[in-house]
Amino acid sequence: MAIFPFGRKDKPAVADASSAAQAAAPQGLLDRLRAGLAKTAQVLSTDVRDLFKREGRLVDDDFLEELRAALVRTDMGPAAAEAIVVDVRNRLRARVVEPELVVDSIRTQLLARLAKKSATLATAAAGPTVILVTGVNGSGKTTSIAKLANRFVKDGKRVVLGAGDTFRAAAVEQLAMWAGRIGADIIRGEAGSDPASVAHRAVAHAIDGGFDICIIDTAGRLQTQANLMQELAKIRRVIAKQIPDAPHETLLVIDATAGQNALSQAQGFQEAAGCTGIVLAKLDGSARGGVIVPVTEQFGLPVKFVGLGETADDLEPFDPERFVAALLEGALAA
Ligand SMILES: Nc1nc2c(ncn2[C@@H]2O[C@H](COP(=O)(O)OP(=O)(O)O)[C@@H](O)[C@H]2O)c(=O)[nH]1
Ligand SMILES: [Mg+2]
Repeated sequence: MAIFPFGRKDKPAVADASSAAQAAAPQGLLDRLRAGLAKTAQVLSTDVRDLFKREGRLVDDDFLEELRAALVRTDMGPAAAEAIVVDVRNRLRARVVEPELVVDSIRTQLLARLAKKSATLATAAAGPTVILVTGVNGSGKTTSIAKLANRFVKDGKRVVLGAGDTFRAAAVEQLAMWAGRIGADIIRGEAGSDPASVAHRAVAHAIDGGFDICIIDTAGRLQTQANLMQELAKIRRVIAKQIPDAPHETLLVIDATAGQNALSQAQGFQEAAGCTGIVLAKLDGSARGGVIVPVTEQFGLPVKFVGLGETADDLEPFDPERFVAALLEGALAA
């Protein structure tokens, strides 16, 4: 049964037939990714099939412009769309081709853009690995922390969470609820207390208790809010005093449904907050999953995880091959 926590009571527990199917059977990794990317894949495959509706479709200028428009609709950005169009033009111009050849081009170009960086999570050589999680309001930080913690716990690791979003009592309760459900410890402070002191206590708890993982939540902020960016720097300094190479990861959570706006809001974060990787949340809610391409390129940071739903299991390490396969498999179906 799908779970929609936190004010999502308006939603039916099982939203539609596909999530019912999801709930019925334990999913393989590709199945989960497929389900999460279904909206984007459907739009793309409909568009690509439409290109070939006319019998004996010739790759001419009209074809190439229609292809470009279809690609841009996935939010992959003009540069990636252009690279694909150029590749198709160079290889297939003035030929009558099968859809497979065009899909091959899309696959090759997307992989070339997505597969550049290693996406493994850095861990501490000894002692607890500390992960700091940041991003704008509502991007999916707290939920992503719960999902990450869940992965670690299922992997046999001992996890402590630091409720560093002390702005709102509800944010602390949200994390505490997840901690209880998942089986992680939580360190919390008074509402309005200094998040750096919560972070300090969480890391101390992790060291003293021999925990494997410590994940610190933070309040949503914009790169333009100098005081809040300084607060983040203070959290980092405090953590680094306890464990010199910590935080081992600083993850920037980005909302895949928020489009270009989200990207520009998060712009600058990577330097100001010392981010080391991206979690692209809410891919399942978007028909524009192609946004992962500009996210990778604009931030110069690897996408380490993708969020594919609202339950603790809906997080996957980003794997370009699997991602592109899930995106394109529908494009060739009849
Ligand atoms: N569909 C979907 N919803 C998500 C995902 N991640 C987070 N959410 C929802 O987005 C909303 C905001 O998430 P939250 O973690 O509280 O964001 P925060 O303010 O950055 O901590 C909540 O309703 C979450 O359930 C995801 O991967 N998919
Ligand atoms: Mg939060």
